[in-house]
Amino acid sequence: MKSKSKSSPDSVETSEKTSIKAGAQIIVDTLIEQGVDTMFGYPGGVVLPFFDRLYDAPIRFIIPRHEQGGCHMADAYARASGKVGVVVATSGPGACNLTTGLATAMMDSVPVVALTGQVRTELIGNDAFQEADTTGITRPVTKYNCIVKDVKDLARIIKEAFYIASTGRPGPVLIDIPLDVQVARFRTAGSVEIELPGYRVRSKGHARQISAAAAAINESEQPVLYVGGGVISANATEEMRTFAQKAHLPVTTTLLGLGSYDQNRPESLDMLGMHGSAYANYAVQECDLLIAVGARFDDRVTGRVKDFAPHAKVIHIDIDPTSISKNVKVDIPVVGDAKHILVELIGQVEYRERQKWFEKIAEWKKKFPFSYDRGSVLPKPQYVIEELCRQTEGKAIITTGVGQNQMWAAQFYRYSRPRQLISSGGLGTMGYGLPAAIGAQVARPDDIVIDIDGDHSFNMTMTELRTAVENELPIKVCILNNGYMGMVRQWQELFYNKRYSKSYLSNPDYAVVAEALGAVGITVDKKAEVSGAIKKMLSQKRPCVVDFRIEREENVWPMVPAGKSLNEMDGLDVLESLA
Ligand SMILES: Cc1ncc(C[n+]2csc(CCOP(=O)(O)OP(=O)(O)O)c2C)c(N)n1
Ligand SMILES: [Mg+2]
Repeated sequence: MKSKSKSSPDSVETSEKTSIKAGAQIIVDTLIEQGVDTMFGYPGGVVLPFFDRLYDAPIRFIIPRHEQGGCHMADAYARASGKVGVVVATSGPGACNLTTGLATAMMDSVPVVALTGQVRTELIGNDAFQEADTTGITRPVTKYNCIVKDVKDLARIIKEAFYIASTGRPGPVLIDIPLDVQVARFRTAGSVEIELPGYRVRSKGHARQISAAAAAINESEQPVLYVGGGVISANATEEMRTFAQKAHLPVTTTLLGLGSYDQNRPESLDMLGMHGSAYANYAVQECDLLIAVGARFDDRVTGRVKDFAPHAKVIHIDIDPTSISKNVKVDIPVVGDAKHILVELIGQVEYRERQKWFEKIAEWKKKFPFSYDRGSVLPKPQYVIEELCRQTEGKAIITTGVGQNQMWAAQFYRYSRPRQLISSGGLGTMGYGLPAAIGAQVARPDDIVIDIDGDHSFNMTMTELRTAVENELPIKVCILNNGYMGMVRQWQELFYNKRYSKSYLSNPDYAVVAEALGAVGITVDKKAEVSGAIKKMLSQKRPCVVDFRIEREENVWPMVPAGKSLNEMDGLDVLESLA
């Protein structure tokens, strides 16, 4: 005899093995089965059945003030925790507002699952109220997306979404779920299996390629290890450290790779690329072997591609076969999981002194360190960041806006562990810093989370400050307020004859804005106040915003102008004079 105990209006137990559930309940149950205990999102008409099922679900739910913010929060939650970030939005405007967040996650290979509501299946294509072609709009900014047309497929498709988002080269996956699928009932019989016959993840690298790579490393006089964010997403930083130290390699990282190798170690060359260190850029241009791991030879890294690392044999270790030889011709590709491959390599590489090479690098380091005028009257942005690093002992999680602030945060904070810098690298999304700080603080409640932001980046999503206040997340925001879209102004200064066309906007009083939103607001306009303000900020239990009125026309050095090669850096004279 079937027992028909009613556990909730949307879920009916029919026997020990099967139960009849509404689609909305299936979504909640599948999320819980996937280990989701936290998610972000914003309601609307066609997701109400799902929101109703969330009412008493054991899932922490953070509501942003804009779906873009919610998507960045889920993305930063994923980057900070290593888990999949989950965001939900309604159809039409809600789904459209996710696109910037999805593109940000896509470019930086971040595992996010986005669930969107859709109008009833029979209305699709009718210009129904709040209908948008969500899968069409988001196809180019997701690793995978699909619409669920039948409730019987719902649990399997959501499970597949988590699998696709988090395996191989990670990325965002969007599942669009019409209203009628959320209310339709289906007899479920326990856990379902994923069915992805066309989706293969190669984890082990080819043994012969690994041996060829090891031989090239063992022969090399002047190698450089070039590390990207892929090493962090593969949780392979320990293996990376062992590998670099065993083979005795200088290590440079991309922006997203910062934290994969302790910058306090002597082998660290810091970041390379457009605003990377002179010593990393010179080393890459002069190396005889470039070992790229979990990096994709982005144009901000390579400068003029045809002259990138001109003397080097190139090894490229990456999970994504489509990245191989995409921008730069690779001599020894090794496709697979960085962790596996590095373990294999550790067994095959030998220690070499390479004294001359390390001496040459040490000279560049001495001649062109990252620097700035320490005698200035106004607060310098670099000083603010150095002071932040000092007072937090280099241990805070840093998020950033985009522009000069982001580059200074990369140059002047010292990162020593993975998942410590959370920044929009590939898309360069202004407005990412604040919601990212919220997502990171949710993931890492015991860490100090600081958003080093630009004034105009902050302007884009500052409404999310209230989300931090409401959820009692004690994030800190340091606005490097130069009044300008500083990076735009810098380009206009250097390449457009100082014609500062539309790169200046008036700003509100950020301390007052912060207080109005329920946070603590502090203003700093003298250099002498910087240290005390940071101390005060760090002691706050509430979210806190410090408006640093910095030197307005400060530039980021060095700079490889667009289209130039990595050794054609501007600003070296400035750095050399300050060294
Ligand atoms: C959403 C978005 N719009 C435009 C840009 C182009 N852009 C890059 S940096 C920048 C200026 C950033 O100004 P601010 O946040 O004040 O940072 P600063 O460079 O002054 O530190 C702009 C407009 C962008 N990256 N993102
Ligand atoms: Mg600015």
